[in-house]
Amino acid sequence: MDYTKVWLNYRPIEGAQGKKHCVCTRESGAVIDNIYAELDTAFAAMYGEKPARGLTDGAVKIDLFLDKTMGKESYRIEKSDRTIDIASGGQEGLLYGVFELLRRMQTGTLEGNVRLEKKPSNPLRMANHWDNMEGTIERGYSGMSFFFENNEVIVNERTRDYARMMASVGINASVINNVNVRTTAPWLLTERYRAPLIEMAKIFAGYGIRLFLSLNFASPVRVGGLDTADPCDEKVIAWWKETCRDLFENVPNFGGFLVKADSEGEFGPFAYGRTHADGANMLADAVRPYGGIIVWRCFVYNCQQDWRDNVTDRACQSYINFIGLDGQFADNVILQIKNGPVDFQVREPVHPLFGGLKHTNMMLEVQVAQEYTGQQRHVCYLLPEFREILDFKTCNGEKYDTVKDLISGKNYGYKNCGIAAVVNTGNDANWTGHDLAAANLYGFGRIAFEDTLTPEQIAREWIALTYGTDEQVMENIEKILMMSWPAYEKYNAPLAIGWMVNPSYHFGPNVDGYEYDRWGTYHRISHSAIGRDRSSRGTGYAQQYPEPLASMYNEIDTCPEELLLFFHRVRFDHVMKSGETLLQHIYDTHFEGAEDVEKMAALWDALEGKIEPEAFARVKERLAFQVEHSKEWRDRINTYMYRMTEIPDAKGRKIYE
Ligand code: GCW
Repeated sequence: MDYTKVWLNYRPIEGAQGKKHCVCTRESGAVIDNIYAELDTAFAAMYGEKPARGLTDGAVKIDLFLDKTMGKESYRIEKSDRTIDIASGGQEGLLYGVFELLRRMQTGTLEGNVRLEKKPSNPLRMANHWDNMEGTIERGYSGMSFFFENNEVIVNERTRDYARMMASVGINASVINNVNVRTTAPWLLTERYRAPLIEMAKIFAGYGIRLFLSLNFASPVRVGGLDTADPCDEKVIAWWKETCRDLFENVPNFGGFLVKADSEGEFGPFAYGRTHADGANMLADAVRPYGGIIVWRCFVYNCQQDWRDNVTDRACQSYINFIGLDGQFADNVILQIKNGPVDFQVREPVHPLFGGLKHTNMMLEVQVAQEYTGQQRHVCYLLPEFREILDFKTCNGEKYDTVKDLISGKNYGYKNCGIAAVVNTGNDANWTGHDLAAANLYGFGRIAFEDTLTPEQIAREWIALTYGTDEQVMENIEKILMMSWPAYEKYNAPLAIGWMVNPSYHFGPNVDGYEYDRWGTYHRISHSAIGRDRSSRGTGYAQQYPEPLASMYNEIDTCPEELLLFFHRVRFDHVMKSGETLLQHIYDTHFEGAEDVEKMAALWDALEGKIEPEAFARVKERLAFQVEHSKEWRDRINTYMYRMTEIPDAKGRKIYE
């Protein structure tokens, strides 16, 4: 094996060597085989002995059984002196229960008698991979794809380890190809790739994961040989029905499709004067007989903007495109909405569609791949951000009005809903480029399954599983993780204005990188002010929220400061709550952010000797880079502001001229 075990890095438990266990169950099948395999691997490492099969004298008995009163993915663990019962309504739940058991054994959190019961918060917990058929990964920062290479589908040992890893944190759906469905990817629907897809889907099914594909809306033309892809055309409808029948009948546990349409150049129903609902519902009909799902993305906007146009606002567009369609989508369509209205910046307001849509299945899309948050060369632990998004009160007048209530089905009772993440895996030996970026993948799965977990809890679990439970290791890494998103935000583009990155690859500071480009993301800095007015006096974006949010965002004085420059054009001499001017605040946070990274690097250095040397060195190297690169961010932004305003730092620190 030429890759790491990430958090499935089972290690000996002190004082428990030789402890005997046995596993009893009447269940059988692929999931159960995988449970046995996991228990074997884990117990061999933790106790020095694999568990016996069947009741064995003198061994702690692990009893796995179905309890049909429970949900298929729910589980109950009851541990007493000599027995551990794991019950669930389905084998998937038993698998999740076993992973929780192992997690607790490994981290020493299964002491005494224990009784716990878990039910996943979100029905769908989905990984979106932006892997291309040639083997590259769009916004991938951890090597090449392990799903595709040279236009072939790859199935090997790593496919299984991938599925284990995802199942261990409760992911139950995986879209293996990029939402931009280009080159040979449209052919994934066809016979051409059928055999390896079946093999992959079987492996996934053994871990409770449904395989999904991204589709190209023009497929009837691209691969079907038709002269149209109009969703209302009979031939097109028939073609999709037949294509879906063929896929669902042959690929085990196939889940359905993820669709990016009429967005950033991807083909869609607009070409025929049809709506998103026409397109999505036609596909929904085709997959319905098989229990299939259509996940339709809301990331739709005019990406051919002219910077001179100060009326069109990208932030407004996704809402404008979809709000009028509320109630028109079939019940097996889910709208997948990015967390913010623009595009995964380090800070954005929560997308107004969450509060706006009331009769539509919704799914939240977050980005674990660090496209705008340091591309896995910076540590940026995103769970504090995810926590805030999930807890955001949409104020939509519903009984349960937070994002987590709306996407989990708690408010509307929806079954087709949940949470998806663009994930950060690749074929690098450590899976995620930066070793510490694995915490984001782990954390995404954990919070999707249990949406009340705190970022600190998740961090501690992940650290204990990955590096062991040494108190200093736990403490220092937790500090690094918890400091990292705030630090990144401090040295990045200020106060949610976003986008001060190099165009196209999105890495590194470039204040004017997108200023005159076609993507609709402008800061409009002058010598006296910065930002775009998105209030009712400007583009009106703030009015997409219900009250009291609309009024709160609408005024500089009541707008939360961390979002100030998202909503407003503000003078540099505006006095912030701290008493400092906006300009001084920008200088201060940029100095602070870079200093925070130095502290993070020192916290890591203090762990030398406590962490396996190669893993230690890998993170050390990346942190050293982050120390330098955060200074580059600091200096570029501070210098830019200084040159514009010619107002020096009140504290006399070095700002380059
Ligand atoms: O974040 C942006 C990325 C694109 C991506 C797009 C999307 C897959 O820069 O690379 O395309 O969003 O979410 O569709």
